[in-house]
Amino acid sequence: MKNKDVADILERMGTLLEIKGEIVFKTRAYYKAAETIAGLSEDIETIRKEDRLMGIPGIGKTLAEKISQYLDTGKMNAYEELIREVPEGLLDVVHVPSIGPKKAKLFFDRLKVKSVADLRKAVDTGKLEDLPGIKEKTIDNIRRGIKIVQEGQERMHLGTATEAAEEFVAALEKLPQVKDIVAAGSLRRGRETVRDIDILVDSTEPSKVMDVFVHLPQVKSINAHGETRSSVLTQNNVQVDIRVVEPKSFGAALLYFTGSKDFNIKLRQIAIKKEMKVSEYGIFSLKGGREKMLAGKTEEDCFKALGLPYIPPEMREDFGEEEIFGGGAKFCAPALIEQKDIQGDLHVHSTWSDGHNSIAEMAQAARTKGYQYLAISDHSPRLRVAGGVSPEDLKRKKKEIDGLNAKLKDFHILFGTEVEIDSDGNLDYNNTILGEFDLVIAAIHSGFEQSSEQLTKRLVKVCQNKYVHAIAHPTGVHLGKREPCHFDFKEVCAAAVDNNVCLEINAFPVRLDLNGANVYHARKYGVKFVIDTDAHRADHMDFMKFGVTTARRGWLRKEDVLNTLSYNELMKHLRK
Ligand code: DGT
Ligand code: CA
Repeated sequence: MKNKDVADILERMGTLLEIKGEIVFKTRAYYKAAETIAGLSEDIETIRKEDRLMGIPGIGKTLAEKISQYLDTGKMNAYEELIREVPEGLLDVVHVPSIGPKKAKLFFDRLKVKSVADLRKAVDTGKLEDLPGIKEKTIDNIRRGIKIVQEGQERMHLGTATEAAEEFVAALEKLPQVKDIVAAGSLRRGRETVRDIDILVDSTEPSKVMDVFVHLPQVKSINAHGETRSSVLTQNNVQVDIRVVEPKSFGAALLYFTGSKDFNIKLRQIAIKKEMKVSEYGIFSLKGGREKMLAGKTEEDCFKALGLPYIPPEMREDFGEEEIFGGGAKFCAPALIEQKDIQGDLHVHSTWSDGHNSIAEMAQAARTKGYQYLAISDHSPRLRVAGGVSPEDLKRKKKEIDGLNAKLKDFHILFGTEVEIDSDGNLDYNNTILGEFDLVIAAIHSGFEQSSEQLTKRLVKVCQNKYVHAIAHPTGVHLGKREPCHFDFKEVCAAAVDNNVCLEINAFPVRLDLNGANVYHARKYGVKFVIDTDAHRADHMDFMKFGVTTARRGWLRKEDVLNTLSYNELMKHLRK
């Protein structure tokens, strides 16, 4: 499907036109079209073949022609013309946090900045200081922004990594030579960001596996092509390493290449104390000066040989080490939450704010997932860019939900909101309105730059609001775009516990907020959680798996998470 490519080029057109200074009406048309096409379930090439492009909402004759040309030739003349005027490198500049189209244009016009590298040079040589409207604080923000972008380029988010790994695994697992195949490394541990993908294959015929691997269509270039290990770069510049090991060592290799590095070091220390050795080939006894293989076939065998309980991959991080290896009583791994425990999603959007699907469509998708309930938690009016729901419209929205609920059997739509928290910690709806909702999730979307004291005060005040059930994406992190904001985490957790407010694990892959380490600590302070996708389209509800992984990284069990409750239990809890 070329849908994503078409959406990408339209999105880039919109941004370049915005930098050029085109009217909002025109740039919006490109953004809208890009979003719509990205969300289509039907193949755009089929639509084009059947001459139905203009049947897509927001696509008129001119856009349809441009899309057809792109599908036929792989190029769009309008785009090619545009990048002669506005260099493509500005697309990266514009996405540096705190820059945007206006500043990108200013830097280009005045300083000939055409890329992020140019921008960094301009910052380092003090060239920005003389420009109108550029204060010292702005330059500090740009410097930080460049750093975040660089980190974002070095590490992809879990969603991208999962997708890339699944493609390779799907292509290779079909081979008769492949007995087992697993993507190990930070991806298997569910880390929020991943540098490269480490695939492990159980096979006795490595050369065939290597051959197929390096010639897969998604491979752009080959870094190494060996007998049992190879490394490639994909079309999307993701590095994928592969190793083939023999069946008798597959478990040991999986353990080793899953990491983390710190976790491996701990295992090695334990082994030394017991006159044993751990390597990627197995667990060996060294007693009496003779090396004897004790385990290696499965990970379970390896843990057992070391005298340890099985530790799930998500828990193999340094922040849990003390508990696992700290000595004292033998460690017992908690029964971690699983995706099947989730009974509903409590934070999704509909067309009432900035979502792409109607309430009915979202509910249908949630039912198909086997959920018992879904809370439609649209934005409140203060978040204008997201078309927050006005108090008058809330009445109509409620009516629509009541109407749908009357018709639905064994499924419940909750009347929810993602209400804005203002800079003083007040909410965007008054108490009368807040009292009408089944579920109130409070969220910060602005004022991240406040001091830690201010932010802490703000969040504590929100917890103390008796209408609030949860705080959405608490740190505001946007991977590759915005750092988490700083507040007194312990104090906010304490306020959440005291007031029976949950903290959200937002499963949207660019957020994953709270992250695994945050969850680990918050759980120790007694916090309860909700795991939500923040879906803006029906298919975004598939992100739940990333939220569950993050919860497992924080050692959560089913009972730590509100949306594992049945509908009746949940409603009892919400009517606090
Ligand atoms: P990443 O790729 O930065 O997101 O993180 P990982 O954990 O996937 O790290 P990577 O790809 O460098 O290595 C994969 C695993 O291999 C790692 O989690 C543990 C193991 N490993 C790699 N290098 C070493 C090492 O020098 N010592 C030990 N003990 N283990 C290592
Ligand atoms: Ca890796």
